[in-house]
Amino acid sequence: MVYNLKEIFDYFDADGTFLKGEPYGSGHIHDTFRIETVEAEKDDYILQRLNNRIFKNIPELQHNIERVTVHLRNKLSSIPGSDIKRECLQLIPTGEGKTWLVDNDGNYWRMYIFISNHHSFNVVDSPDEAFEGGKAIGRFQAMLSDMPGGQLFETIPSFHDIEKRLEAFFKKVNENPVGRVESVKKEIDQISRRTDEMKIILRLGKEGKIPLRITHNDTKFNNILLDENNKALCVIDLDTVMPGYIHYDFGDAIRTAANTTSEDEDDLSKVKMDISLFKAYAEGYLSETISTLNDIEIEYLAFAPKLITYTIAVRFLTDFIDGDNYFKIHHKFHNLQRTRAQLSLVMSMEEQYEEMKKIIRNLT
Ligand code: ADP
Ligand code: GN1
Ligand code: MG
Repeated sequence: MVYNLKEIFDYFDADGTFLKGEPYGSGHIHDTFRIETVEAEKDDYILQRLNNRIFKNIPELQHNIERVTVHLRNKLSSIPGSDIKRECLQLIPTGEGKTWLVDNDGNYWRMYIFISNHHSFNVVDSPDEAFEGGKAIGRFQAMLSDMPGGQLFETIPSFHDIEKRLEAFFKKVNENPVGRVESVKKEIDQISRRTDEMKIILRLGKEGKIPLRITHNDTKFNNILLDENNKALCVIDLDTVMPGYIHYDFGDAIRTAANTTSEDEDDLSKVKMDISLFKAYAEGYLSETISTLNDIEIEYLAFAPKLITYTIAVRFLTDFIDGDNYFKIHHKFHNLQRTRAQLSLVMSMEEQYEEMKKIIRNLT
């Protein structure tokens, strides 16, 4: 689809003149464009066509992001030396004062200042980067822990609820809408064998042993920007910030930060969890959060990466069986390739589980 990006850009109250817009980043949900401005000294922007099939209530979604970013900016303003424009997403309102726009074709758009000179990683190269990512998420959770104004809107209900995700998965397996089930029997079996153990975090929540907190819920490493020196800079992609268990954020970050290769690696022999990256991320994360977590939350941190990697595998395979209606794909078997890579990663985590538990014990 070709959009008139200049016309859309001009509806927003930006400082600077549109020069050009190009697709940007590797997110799986929205259509994201980087807008460059004519004036060298003025900001560039990120313009996004929002996926309103997935996020069904864009005004409430945007209201969440306004609340979260206002709160983060207030916090940052009391920290000497902070670079507020780069450490927190900044929404640009339209001329009418709203933080989103609906175009004549019914597309929803929003715009942020482009965070300059950042580094973004799909695969993490070193323990130092993993440590910084852990610090960024820990600090993010800590800063949001006292956000006023009541609960955030649940932008995608039951987002990480593995019981509901499995129900949806087995329903699709039974329906077999596009005839792909026969070809994925092995993966269905790998998922089926692990269903019971994956429900433990939900159970601990229901028993009141771990609290719901404000969590990010999509802490894949490319949603954490590092600065030019690879120090923690900014947590982006705030669409799913809402109540959750801290295990969801810890688990999703390890799924991506400690994987030795990309999320959709075709050569499964390369897919491994690197224990030194796990340790470094955990160190960074706990350096910001240890005083606020309860003993049970800490005890189950090592379990979290298995749960979230498994959950994402279930979601990729559900989408493959359904005919690819949710995640953006770049070829016909992309969701299956992603599923296989994520299941391999779960197995690598299972092999190293005792070591992961030991590392968390030693850090706390
Ligand atoms: P998706 O939900 O599709 O992943 P994101 O909001 O994460 O969408 O944006 C996609 C990508 O665009 C990010 O991974 C990042 O590379 C880039 N991006 C998003 N917002 C900004 C920003 N304010 N500054 C710089 N890059 C950004
Ligand atoms: C999506 O938006 P993005 O690309 O950062 C997805 C996450 C998955 C991830 C898998 C709203 O994240 O839940 O973990 O893909 N986001 C949504 O790569 O579903
Ligand atoms: Mg993203």
